[in-house]
Amino acid sequence: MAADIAPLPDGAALHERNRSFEWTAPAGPYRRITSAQAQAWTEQGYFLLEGAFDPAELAPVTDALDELDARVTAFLKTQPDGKLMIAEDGNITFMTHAVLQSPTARAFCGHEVFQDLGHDLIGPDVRLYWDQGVYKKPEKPGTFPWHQDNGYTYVHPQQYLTCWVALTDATTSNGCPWVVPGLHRHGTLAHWTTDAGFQCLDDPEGAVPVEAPAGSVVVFSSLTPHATGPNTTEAVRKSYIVQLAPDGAVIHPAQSGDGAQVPAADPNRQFPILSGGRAVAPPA
Ligand SMILES: O=C(O)CCC(=O)C(=O)O
Repeated sequence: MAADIAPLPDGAALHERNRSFEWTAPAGPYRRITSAQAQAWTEQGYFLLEGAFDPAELAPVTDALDELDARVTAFLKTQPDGKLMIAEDGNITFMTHAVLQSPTARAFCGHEVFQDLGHDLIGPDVRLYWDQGVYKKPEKPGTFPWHQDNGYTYVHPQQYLTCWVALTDATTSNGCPWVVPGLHRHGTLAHWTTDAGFQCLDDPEGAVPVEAPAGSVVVFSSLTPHATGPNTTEAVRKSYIVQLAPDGAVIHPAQSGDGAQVPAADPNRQFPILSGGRAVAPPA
């Protein structure tokens, strides 16, 4: 491990599948990001892309996710304590795979911003890997624990891209993302389970909040440890998470044992975004 890579904090360990990770730095030329942002991606594991979307572009996405949130919330209210797995009425809702239900979400995932970020940070052949709305509610303010996105489902290659799109202003008061810069360079960490989600770090030193005005994107690696704080305001904090992976990426479902791999290429929700560097329209 090179000397300039932040050491693993006490109590953190590598994921059992992560044995020889090497970070791939983007080479440029870039379509959307600056050289400083490319450097931040490599050195810090994140950057804020401000002003990526205007309000008129976000409004239909928010409307679509509001509708899905209403359905998710109605369902959670039928569950014991309003909870199902890590979702909880009044605390946090997940509108997973919105692209399967909403043509608006599908079209948004094909936006030029994501094509450009995919080109700049992943390569010429890129698929949507995952998408979900995440709403943090004020009634039961809760913390979403420190994790890496590759700690939930182990994807190979480990290094893919999370675009955390702020649909409303995200601040330290309402649950903006926090990140620990530098630790992405170790690859995937071991995670343990908690009631609120998988966790890889406990109260890490050097964590920084990334406040994100509506329309901006917190761009971070699948390997960047991040968490969100409680929403202590009176309004819902809304985000849409769009994750992009290189075409050919495979997932290792935890239950399938060693060697079992599934291509991350479901045509309905993991459709191509870029092919040979050229834009591919999402399914209508
Ligand atoms: O948006 C949030 O509050 C947390 C979501 C998150 O970190 C995730 O889904 O990986």
